[in-house]
Amino acid sequence: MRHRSLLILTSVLTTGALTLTACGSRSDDDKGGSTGGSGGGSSSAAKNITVVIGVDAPLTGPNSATGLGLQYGAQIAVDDANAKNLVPGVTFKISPKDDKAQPATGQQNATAFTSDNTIIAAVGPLNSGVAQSMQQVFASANMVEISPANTNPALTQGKDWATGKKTRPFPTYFRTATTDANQGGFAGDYAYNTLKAKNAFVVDDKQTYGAGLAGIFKGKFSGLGGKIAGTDHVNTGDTDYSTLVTKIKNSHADMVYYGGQYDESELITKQLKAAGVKIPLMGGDGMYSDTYIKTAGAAAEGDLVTSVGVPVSTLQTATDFINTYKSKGYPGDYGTYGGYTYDATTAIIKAVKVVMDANGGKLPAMPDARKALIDAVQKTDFDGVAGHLSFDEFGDTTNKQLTVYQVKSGKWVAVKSGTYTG
Ligand code: ABU
Repeated sequence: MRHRSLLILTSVLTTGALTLTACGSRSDDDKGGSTGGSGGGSSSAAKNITVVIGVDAPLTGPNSATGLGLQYGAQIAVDDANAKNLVPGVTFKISPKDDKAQPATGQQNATAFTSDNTIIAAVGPLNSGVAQSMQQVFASANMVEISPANTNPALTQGKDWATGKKTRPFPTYFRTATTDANQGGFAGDYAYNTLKAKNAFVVDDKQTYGAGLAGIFKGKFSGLGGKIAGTDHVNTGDTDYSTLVTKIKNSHADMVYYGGQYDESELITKQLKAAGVKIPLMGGDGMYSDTYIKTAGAAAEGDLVTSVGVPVSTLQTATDFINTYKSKGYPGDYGTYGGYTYDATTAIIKAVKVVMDANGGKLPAMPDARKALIDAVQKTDFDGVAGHLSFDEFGDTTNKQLTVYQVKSGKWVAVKSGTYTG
């Protein structure tokens, strides 16, 4: 039996290729060549390296409807890369982990990813609060993470971003979703100038994303001349909003703005309308899920969200992705972050090719491969399924498109797309 070290990056003498594999596992060469996967490509390009991409998202419980879109968006990206032989000699796999939308669990997952030398980089997480607990772990391991969903500005621009003093905290962190500095402003502008709301009651869930987004909305809306009828906070997981509903009713607000996820807001709007308060509830991308409409039913009619990007269903580049997602019967919402996850995963795959090309066609030994990947991801520049993808000096996507959706006849309908210009 061959000797296996804890990290094995084995030269496969017969092919001159490299096999990245974990302690005790069989290398691709041991199995007689290809590791399988979706295969494809020319027969001369043997699949003799397996490179794994970690995926972290809420896969069960709260936020999992949108979280599953991350897992399966990444799955389709690696399947496509393998089928198209995008990186000759490499089979890509994903390793999904459930963070349950909990920062502590996310941090454990990040530690597990960085401790596993088969994993070159990670996609995720969904929640900005979870990302805060993971960023240092990835940075210490020089491992790239690309979130397709985090929108809190401080993750890329530092805690003083609002004062204009932007400092990138972690060179390993990137995202394909634009920030709430844009999303909150876009929402405030739409609420005041298009919806013609003049008196907003602002609620948040006290989380990094929800509280941040609600604050940015409030600043924009009041800056335009809107009145803040009242503010309040809820706990994630709450189900009885009767006290909040009474406060909103007594405030005579003409709209509610909610910073948080669909899990709570779908109940708030239901209880609000049941109490006879027939005003629209508006929120951000965390609310953009079909589950919101299913749960709230008729109470959702007229409610609004902003979300990142343009509707993937309108993009010709996303047709194959959507068809695959549907035909495989994957669970979860592909429309919220699925396209951005596909592109985030593809950015890592393309960066692996760049790193290998610069190293004579071989992946460097770990941990050098992870380190080299940082610069390659920073230089990402391609047209993805959800639009053009490149990163600025903060690790933010240069694609700042946003869309307002409104519930009409029981469906989310795009009512305005654009970019926020301040
Ligand atoms: N962007 C909304 C949901 C994810 C987050 O916490 O940022």
